[in-house]
Amino acid sequence: TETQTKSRSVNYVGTGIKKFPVPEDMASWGITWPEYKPVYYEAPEVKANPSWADHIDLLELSPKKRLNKIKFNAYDESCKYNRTSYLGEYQIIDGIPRNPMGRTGMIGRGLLGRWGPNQAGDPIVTRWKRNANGQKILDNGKYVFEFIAIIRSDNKLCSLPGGMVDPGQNVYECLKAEFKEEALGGLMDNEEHKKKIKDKLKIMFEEGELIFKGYADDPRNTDNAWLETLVYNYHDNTGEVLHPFQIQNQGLRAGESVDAVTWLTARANMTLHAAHAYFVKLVADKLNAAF
Ligand code: RP5
Ligand code: MG
Ligand code: MG
Repeated sequence: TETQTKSRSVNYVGTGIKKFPVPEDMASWGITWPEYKPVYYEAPEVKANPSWADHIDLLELSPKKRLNKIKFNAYDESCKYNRTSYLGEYQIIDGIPRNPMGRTGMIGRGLLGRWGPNQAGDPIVTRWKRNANGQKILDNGKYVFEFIAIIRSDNKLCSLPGGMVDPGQNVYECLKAEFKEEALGGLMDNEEHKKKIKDKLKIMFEEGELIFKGYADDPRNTDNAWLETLVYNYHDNTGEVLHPFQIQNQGLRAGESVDAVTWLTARANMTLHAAHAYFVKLVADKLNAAF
């Protein structure tokens, strides 16, 4: 199972901020820990009230004023955002949501826009790795597979082409939109490509399978804001469906916030952004593939 490893990292990603160190055995809220002094942080870009964030800093208000400001554990009609958690009902302490997976060393939203769950979607698009003759490659009696990975501009890590659910969007729309933006970004300016892509995406998302939905161990998580994701796999068994996207490696093109796109061989020892290596492992298990 996934742990809070990245959520508890002391250096808060991309900011130079040091969080209060939380050893693994102190993470649970069930353990009384009077010395716990989490660091407060809300990034300037969150404070600037962009469309993807809640326009309120709950910690600046008195506990009384905070109450019922945001509709937690429900669909929030006022901003068309789903604030329910895949983990069930999360606790609200003095009007502030509490990370159901335990302490992180930071309060406030950090780099995240929403108080409570921040919903994301992660598409894992896979195919069998083949040699120059088109034959599948075996490793210890199991076939090797590849998935579409991006290199993120923010932390330069390999990652799934996933992203956050926008207001009014459902998670399946988000999956499709993120895959288009991040993996096929550069292709979308051409009408002929657009039509082809639309047809392929339709097949991919009708035939894909749910891999995981739940907490995402992301380094941006705090005690009051955390990522949750729905992971969806489309496996192109014949390699034919995605074929037009591979002409001389021109098929995949980086979108915004993405430095590069590529087919990456799935391996147990690879380093990926957030909990993505765990999600790819789940796909390896499902495909009974080499990993
Ligand atoms: C990860 O962050 C999720 O699994 C998802 O891939 C991603 C969403 O954040 P952005 O890509 O929008 O930064 O934890
Ligand atoms: Mg993204
Ligand atoms: Mg999005």
